[in-house]
Amino acid sequence: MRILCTGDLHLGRKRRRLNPDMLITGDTKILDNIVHTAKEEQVDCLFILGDLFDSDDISSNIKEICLDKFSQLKETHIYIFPGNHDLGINLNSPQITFFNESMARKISDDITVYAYDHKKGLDLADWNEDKKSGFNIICGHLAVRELQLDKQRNAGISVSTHDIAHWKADLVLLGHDHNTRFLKQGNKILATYVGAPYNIYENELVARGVVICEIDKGQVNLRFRRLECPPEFKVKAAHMRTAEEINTRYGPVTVGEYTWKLIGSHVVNNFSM
Ligand SMILES: [Mn+2]
Repeated sequence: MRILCTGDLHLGRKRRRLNPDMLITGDTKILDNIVHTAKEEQVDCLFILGDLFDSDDISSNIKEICLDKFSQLKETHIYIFPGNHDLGINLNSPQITFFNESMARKISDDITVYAYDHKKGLDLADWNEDKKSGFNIICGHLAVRELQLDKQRNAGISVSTHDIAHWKADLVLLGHDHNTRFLKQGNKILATYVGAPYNIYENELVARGVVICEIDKGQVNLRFRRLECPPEFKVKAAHMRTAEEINTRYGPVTVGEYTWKLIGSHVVNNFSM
């Protein structure tokens, strides 16, 4: 089973200096690139870990473009998890499964996906009862407390690193943090923030892309694949970050025996204050 994991596309997001037509073109290119990568990687499924759209009342135009692009992936089923930006959204297609609440779905004979719902969380009683066999993935659009610089902001959708470890899932896939991060215990990867597919800022501090997840006979292999944002859709960052801010934001975070590590972090050489 091969899965392309992405999230936080925030389609329809308005950006300074880009007119609405350019926005649609930019969003279309993002989708094209993901569809192209999914074809090239010959994935069985596409997972979108929330915030596919920037808001619930997105234009029907963008939804149609989305459906059209996804329909080019004929053999690929698409699983969409809601994010804090697009909780109420739906796309009507037999090719797409929406995880609108905490629910479980078998995606193959031996792989089950459990959604962590913002409001209800994960029903741990059911989870423990169910997870006796096969490969179990928990997916959610969540903030991890120890990674939050602003603790209040994401209070409603947050879990702790220990929560994640104690779920004892075979794999946890997360959206919300726009940078790809792996949660490791020793050499074992417990969870992944799949990250947004592009860094839209001109002065890039991290590489972004998609995560290709391969599950074979209970073994999981995760691979980061970088995607480039076309230069015409880049925007200027609101402010330059200090070296200290960069370190706090992008450096590894250790919680007991667990470490969150950013993938593809590259502080630009000519960065200066
Ligand atoms: Mn989010």
